[in-house]
Amino acid sequence: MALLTILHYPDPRLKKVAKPVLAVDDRIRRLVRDMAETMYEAPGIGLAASQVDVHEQVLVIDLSETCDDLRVFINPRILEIGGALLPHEEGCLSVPGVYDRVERPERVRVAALNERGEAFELEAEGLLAVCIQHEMDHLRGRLFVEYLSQLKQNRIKTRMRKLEREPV
Ligand code: K1U
Ligand code: ZN
Repeated sequence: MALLTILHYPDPRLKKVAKPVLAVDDRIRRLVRDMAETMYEAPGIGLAASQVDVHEQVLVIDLSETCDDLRVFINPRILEIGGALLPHEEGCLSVPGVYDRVERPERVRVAALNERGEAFELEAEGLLAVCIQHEMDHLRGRLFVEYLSQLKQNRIKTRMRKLEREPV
């Protein structure tokens, strides 16, 4: 297994749109294992392949405190999105140290493949729904900070550029 390098905002590679996975093979299973290890080490509760500069539709999520409930989504598609728009505090491993409130629909139904290439569907609400939408945004080249005001985005960009020059 290997730890992967997470790209940091405003790296332009985070804006790339991920392509569908053509075959769930050993290369993809290794990517999933490495992404999971990278997410647990960060630590985080989700990671999209785009964040490690692999522009294919793969994401991992684990909301458990014991790091033993890994969910793998390959080629995820939103089937239904609904409920009220609810605010939730979000963070992002590509924007370290920044947390802010984003409003998203409270429920999503998704279809995806797992690491064995088997199709499944899942209905999610609460933090899982937030996390799925956040990670699927990454695959579309979109970051949660883009939901914030232009003023906040400019401040975050300045802070990130300073951090890259003078790491703590
Ligand atoms: O996509 C990412 O960069 C991962 C991100 C996922 C996420 C968090 C909160 C709301 C929506 C999506 C993170 O994991 S940020 C870190 C974080 O939330 C966390 C870290 C350690 C323990 C618990 C949470
Ligand atoms: Zn993120």
